[in-house]
Amino acid sequence: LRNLSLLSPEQVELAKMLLEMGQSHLFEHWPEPGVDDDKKRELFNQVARLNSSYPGGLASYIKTAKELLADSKAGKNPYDGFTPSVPSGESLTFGDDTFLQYEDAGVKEARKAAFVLVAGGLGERLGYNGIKVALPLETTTGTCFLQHYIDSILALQETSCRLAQGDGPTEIPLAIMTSDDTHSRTVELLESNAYFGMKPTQVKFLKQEKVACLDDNDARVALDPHNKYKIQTKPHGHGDVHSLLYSSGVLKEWQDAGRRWVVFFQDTNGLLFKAIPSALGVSATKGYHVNSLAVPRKAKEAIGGITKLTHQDGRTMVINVEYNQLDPLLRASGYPDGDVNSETGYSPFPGNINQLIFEIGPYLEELTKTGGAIKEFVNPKYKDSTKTAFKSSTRLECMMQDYPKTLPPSARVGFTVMDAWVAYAPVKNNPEDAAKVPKGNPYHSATSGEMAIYKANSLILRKAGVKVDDPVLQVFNGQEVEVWPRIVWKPKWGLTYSDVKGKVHGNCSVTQRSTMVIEAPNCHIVDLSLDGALIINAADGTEVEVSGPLQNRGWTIESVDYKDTSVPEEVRIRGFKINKIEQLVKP
Ligand code: UPG
Repeated sequence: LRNLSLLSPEQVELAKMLLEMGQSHLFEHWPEPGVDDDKKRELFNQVARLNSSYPGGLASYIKTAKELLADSKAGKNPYDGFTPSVPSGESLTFGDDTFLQYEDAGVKEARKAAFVLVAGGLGERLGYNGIKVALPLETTTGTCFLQHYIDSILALQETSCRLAQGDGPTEIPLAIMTSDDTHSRTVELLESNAYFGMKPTQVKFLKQEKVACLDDNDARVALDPHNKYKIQTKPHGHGDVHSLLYSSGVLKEWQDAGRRWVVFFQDTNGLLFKAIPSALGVSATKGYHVNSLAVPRKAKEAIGGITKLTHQDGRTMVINVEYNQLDPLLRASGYPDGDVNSETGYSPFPGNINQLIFEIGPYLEELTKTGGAIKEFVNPKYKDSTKTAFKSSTRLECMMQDYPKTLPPSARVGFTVMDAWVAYAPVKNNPEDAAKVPKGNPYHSATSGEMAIYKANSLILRKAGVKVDDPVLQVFNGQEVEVWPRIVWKPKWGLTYSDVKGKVHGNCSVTQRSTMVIEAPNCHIVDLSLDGALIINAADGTEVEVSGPLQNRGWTIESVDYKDTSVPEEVRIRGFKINKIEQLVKP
C-alpha cells in the first residue's frame, strides 16, 4: 500500500481495479518504496496502455477471460444448439457475362471504397524472418505484395474516377493494420519506396496492441518470466481491426467523405485483386452489408468454412466456422464423417478467404454500439485432463470475420464464391509443412503462391483468345506444381478481364517456356507469337504495339534447395530461381 504514493491518481484507480479483479499478484511482491520505483511506474504505464487499447478496458478483458476459460474448462461447445448446413450465395464464373456485369459495376463503385490491409501477423507457419508484405509475389519481376496491392488500388482509382467524370471522391484510401512485430518494417518499406506511388496522406497506419497473457483459469494476468515488472503479452488477432477503425476515427472520416465500402484483405494473396472488382459489384448490386469472398474448399484445408448455422430457437446466421472447429461441429451434428469432400471433390462448405466487403453505413452504426468489440475465444493448452493448469500462458483472441456474429437477423450478410485459381493463392506454409499437405490440397506456400500468378494470367489470356501452351509439372521444395509460362502484367495494364480482352488482338500464342512482362499500361498485343522472354516497358503510358514472331533463349527456372542458406531466404522458400539468359525489351 505504501507503494501507492508512487502512482498517479489514474494509476491508483487502475491498481484498485486490478485488486477487485483478483490481480493482486501483479504487485504483491513489490519491495519497499525506494527500490525499483521506476520499474513499478513502468508496469503501471503498461497497465494503462493495456487498459485503454481494449474496448471496455482491462476489467472487461479479465471478466470475459474468466467466462471463456470456465466454458473451455467445462468443454462447452461454442456452437451448442446450432445445426450447420450448406448456405447459398452468389457463385461467379470468371469471364462469363454475369461476371463481366458485376466487374463493371464494381469498378464504377471502387472510388467509393476504402481498403484495409490487416498485416499485424508475423506468419508463424511460414517462418520467414521479414514481414510478409515485403515478400515478392513472383520473382519474374520481384514485385512485393505491398507494391502489388498499391499498384492495384491506384489502377482501380484511375479507372473508377475516370468513369465517374469528376463526381465524388477522387482518391481511394488505404489503412494498414500493423503490430509491434510489423509496424516499423512496414513503414520503412513504404518510406524507402516513395509509398509505391501512393500519396503518403492516402495511407493510414493503425497499430494493434497485444493483450495480456493469462496464467490460469482465474484469468490471473501473467508476468513476464524474465521481468516481474512487466506483463506478458501476445497478439489478440486480426479482429482488432474493427475497434481500431472505430476508435481512430478513420471510419467516420471515410463516411463523412462520402465513401460507401470498406474492403478488408490479408497480407499474402497475389490473386485477390482479380476478384475484388466483381465482388464489389456483387455487394453493390445485391445491397450486401457484409460480403465474404470464398473459394471451393478441400476438406481439411486450413481455411474456414462458410456455414449456415440454425439455432434451436430459430435464429440463423451465415458465418465462418474456423478450420479447426468445422470437423468437430459437423461430427457433433449429424455428419458422422466430419469435414470430408462431397462427390464434387470439394467440401460442401465454401472456403473463407477472409476478403470482406462491408457497407460503411450499417458497419459504423453497429460499431457505434459495440465500439468494435468482436466475439472472442480462448484456446488454452492444458497440462492434463483435469484442465486446471496450462502448459504456457494463454490469451483471448478475435478474428475479423466474426464481426457478423453480433448482427441482427435483418442484416444482409452474403458471400460470393469464385474459382480459387483466380481469387486465392496465399503464402502461409513453410516448405516442410507444405510438402506434407495431402495430395490434391493446395500447398499455400511461396512456391504455389508464385506459380498461381502465372497460371491465373495464362488462363486469363487463354480466355481472351491467346493460344497459351499447357503447363508442365515440376517439383520444387518437395511440392509438385504446374509451371505455366511466366506471364506477369501491371494492374494498370490488365486490372479487369475486360481490360485484358480489349488489349489482345488477332492470333497470339505463347509457349510454355516463355516469359512475358507487361509494364506498359497502354500496350496492345497483336498477332504475337512468343517463344522466349519479352519485356514490354513504357510504364509512362506511351502507346505500344507488340506483334510478330519473337524468339530468344529466354528465362529459365532453376531449382534451389530451401536448406541452401547461400541463397536469399525469399528465394529459397520457393525452391527455384529465375535465370535471366536472354530477353527482348520493347519498345
Ligand atoms: N493478422 C493481424 N493481426 C494478428 C493476427 C493476424 O493483422 O494479430 C493478419 C495477418 O497479418 C494476415 C491475416 O491477419 O494478414 C490473417 O492471418 P493468418 O495467420 O494468415 O490467418 P489464418 O489463421 O490462416 O486464417 C485466416 C482466417 C480464416 C481464413 C484464412 C484465409 O482466420 O478463416 O480461411 O485466413 O486465408
